[in-house]
Amino acid sequence: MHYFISPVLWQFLVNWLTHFALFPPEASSIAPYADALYFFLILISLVGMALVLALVTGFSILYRKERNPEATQIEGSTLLEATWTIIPLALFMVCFVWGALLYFRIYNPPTNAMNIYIVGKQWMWKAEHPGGQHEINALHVPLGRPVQLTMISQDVFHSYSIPAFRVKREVIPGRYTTVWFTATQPGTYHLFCTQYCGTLHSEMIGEVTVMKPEEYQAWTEGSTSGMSLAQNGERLFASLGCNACHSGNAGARGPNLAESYSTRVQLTSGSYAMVDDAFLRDSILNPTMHTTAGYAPIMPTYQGQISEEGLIDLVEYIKKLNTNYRVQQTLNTSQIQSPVQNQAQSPVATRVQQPAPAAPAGVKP
Ligand code: HEC
Ligand SMILES: [Cu+2]
Repeated sequence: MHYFISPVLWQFLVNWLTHFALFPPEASSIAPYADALYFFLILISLVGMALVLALVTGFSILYRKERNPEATQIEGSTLLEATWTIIPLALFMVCFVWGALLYFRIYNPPTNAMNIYIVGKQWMWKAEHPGGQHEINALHVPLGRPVQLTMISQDVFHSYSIPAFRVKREVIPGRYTTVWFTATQPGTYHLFCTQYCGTLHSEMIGEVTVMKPEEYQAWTEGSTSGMSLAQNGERLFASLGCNACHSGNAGARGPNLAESYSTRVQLTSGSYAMVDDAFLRDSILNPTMHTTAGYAPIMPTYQGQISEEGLIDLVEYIKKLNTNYRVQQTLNTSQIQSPVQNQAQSPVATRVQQPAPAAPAGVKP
């Protein structure tokens, strides 16, 4: 057989069939559920098509001209019309409800998910792990653990897609979007940008590696940059002069940010806002967008002064300001920066006691 076609084509066909390239492996916990819906859609499409074909063929034989030379006027049948309205409607409703349930499942991460940040740009994917590991066009995740991706674009619309996990989500400039999955099979899988984003869009691809927990642990330790995102954020917080106002002490001009994440904060308008990643990012870039009740709108905007990665560091720092682990880290880093500091301080007080950095030019003290 393979003497008749080119070896390259043969190779391609064999690979295609053995790896079933038309149909990616089911490598996440959600994949079988997504596939079930997919096959259901194919099934009802096939049934619908068969029905229409059978009726068209049947009727054209049954009512052909020799048998029916004279056209007869047929008045409508309510029963028939109701039937062909209600049955498809019921089928579509099944698809709708099924799809909606699946949608909510895919886009609502469980609370115990570990978070990885993704920054998309023309034309690469950057991944940032909380421990400070950075990757380009690659993503390492542990097996069997829910992973949430918090994603943002640095330029245009992109879309982060891992077909083997059956997840994909738009990656948008100026806004965090999330998606989550639990990988169920070790291996490497394709990562694509599935939103046309310019000349080299087709090269905006990468590899997702699913590792057993202990291998993942080794990988995290092996590829750490020595500084976690939160630690980077802490430095940035100081070097940008944020702690001049957000010092945490009573007379501070800005609100205390410790323990603020995941709480509801009252705004001057009287309404409440949830302090989440998006809120933090907006507060930094666009402080007048929502002003915290009890404070004057004196915070300068940092638009154009902090990279997307820097914003992630800051968000991660403010996020972690409420965990005991973070308290420890804060103490450790502040000790490195100024060994004379008293370790018995609370995290807020520790931040207060940090040597006030020279405010960079352009930032009002
Ligand atoms: C000049 C003083 C000042 C500086 C400098 C400053 N802020 Fe603020 N910040 C404020 C004030 C005042 C508010 C409350 C009013 C408002 O929301 O605009 C605030 C609000 C915030 C909020 C929302 C607060 C909440 O209630 O949860 C965040 C987050 C924040 N700042 C982060 C930062 C970061 C990060 C920096 C450094 C990049 C920074 N701020 C620099 C004064 C400042
Ligand atoms: Cu893209």
